[in-house]
Amino acid sequence: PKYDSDHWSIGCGYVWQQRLTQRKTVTREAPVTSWFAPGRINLIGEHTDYNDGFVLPFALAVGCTTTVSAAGAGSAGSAEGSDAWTVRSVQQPDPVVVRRSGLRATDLPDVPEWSRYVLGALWLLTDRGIVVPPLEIEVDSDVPSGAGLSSSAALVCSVARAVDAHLGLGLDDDALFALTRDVENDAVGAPTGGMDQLVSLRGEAGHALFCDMRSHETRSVPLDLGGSGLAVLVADTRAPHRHSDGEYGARRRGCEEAARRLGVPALRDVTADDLDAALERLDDEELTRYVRHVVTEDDRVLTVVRLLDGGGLADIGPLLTASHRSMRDDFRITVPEVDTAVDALLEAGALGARMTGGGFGGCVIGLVPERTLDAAGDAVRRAFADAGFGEPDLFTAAPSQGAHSVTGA
Ligand code: GAF
Repeated sequence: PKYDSDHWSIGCGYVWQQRLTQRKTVTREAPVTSWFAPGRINLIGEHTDYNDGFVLPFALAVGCTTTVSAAGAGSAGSAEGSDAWTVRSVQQPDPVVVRRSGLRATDLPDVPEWSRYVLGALWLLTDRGIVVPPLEIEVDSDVPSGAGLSSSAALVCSVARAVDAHLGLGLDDDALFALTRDVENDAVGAPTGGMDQLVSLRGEAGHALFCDMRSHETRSVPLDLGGSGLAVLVADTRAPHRHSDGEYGARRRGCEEAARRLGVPALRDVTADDLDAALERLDDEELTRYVRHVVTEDDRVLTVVRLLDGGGLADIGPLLTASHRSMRDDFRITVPEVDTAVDALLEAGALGARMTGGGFGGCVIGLVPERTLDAAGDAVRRAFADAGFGEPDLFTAAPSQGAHSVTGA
C-alpha cells in the first residue's frame, strides 16, 4: 500500500487533532486556494449524454468547496510533509495520505471511494506530465449524497478548479471538462457521460445549460422561474438505489450496441424523422425501447430549448412528463417511489414532472406554480405515506452559478 498507514488508520485521530490546531497556521502563512462547484438538477435530457446527444441541466446552490494549500506548511515534521498528498473531508472521519513518488496510473493505491475523486484528479494530471507538488486538500460538501444530485461532480469539479488555480496551470474550459470527466470514467471507473461535470463547471445563475454532448459546446438558456410564477419542486424520494451501477452500464452498452447495429457513430445520429425506419431494422425488443427513448428524448430537449428561447417556460410541462413516461416505459430506469412522486405532483397541479438523473431512485422534479407549492409537497408526502414509503425530502431548486473561486471568502 502506498498510503501512510500511520496516518491513515491507527494514527489518524492524533494527526487529525494536530491538524485542527495547525490549520490556523496554514491559513495564515501559506497561500490557500478555495473553489466551489455545485451539484445539478437535469431539467430534461436523460441518458442522452453518452449517446452524443443533448441535455439541459442547471447548477444548484448546494455544492462542494475545495481548499488547497502547500503540504508541510505546518505538518510538524510528519512523514507526509515531504512527499505526500493529504486529503481530508469535513464529512469523513479520516484523512487519506498518499505518497506521490513512484505512483503510476496502472498501480494506484486502494483508497476510500470519496477520496478517489480527489486523488484521481492529481493522478491524471501527473499522468499528463504535470508535476503536482505535495498538497493538503480539504473538501466540504452540502450536496446530499446518493440523491442523484451529482455530489461527485461537485466534488471533482471543485478539486480540479482549486488545484488548477493553486498551481497556476491555466487549464482551459475544455481541458478542465476532460479532466473531470476522465476522473469519473478512468480513476473512479463510473461509465458516466459528462453532463454533470459540464454543468457544474459552466452553469449560470438564472439559466439552464444547453449542452451538445458531442462537441461539448454549451449555451445558457434563460430559466426565469420567479418571473413566471413557477418553481422547480424537488422530491428526494430517498429510495435506495437499486442495482444502479450495473443497470447504468447495461443501458450504456445497449445504446452502443444499437448504434453499432444501425451503422451510426452514436444514437444522436438517428433523428426523430428516421426513428420508425431505424426501429424496423432493429430486431430486438430491448434495444428498440432504448433507441426510442434516446431519440425522442433528444428531440424533447431541442423542443424545450426552443420554447425557453421563445419565453414559453409555462409550456414545457408536457415534455417533462413525456420524458418521465419514456424513462419509465422504454428505458425502464424508474422505481415505484419516483413514479409515485411524479403522479402525485401531476395530480396536485404540476405543469410537468419527471425523475431527474441516472435513475433507479433519487429525485423527482415538478414544475409547479409557486402558489401551489405547499399543496404539491403535501400531495407527495401523502402519496408516500399511503404507499408505505419512507418520508421524502422536499425542497425547491433555483438555477445557480457554476464553479467559482471562493478564496478569501
Ligand atoms: C448520471 C450520469 F453521471 C450522467 O452522465 C448522465 O448520464 C445521467 O446519469 C443520466 O442522464 O447523472
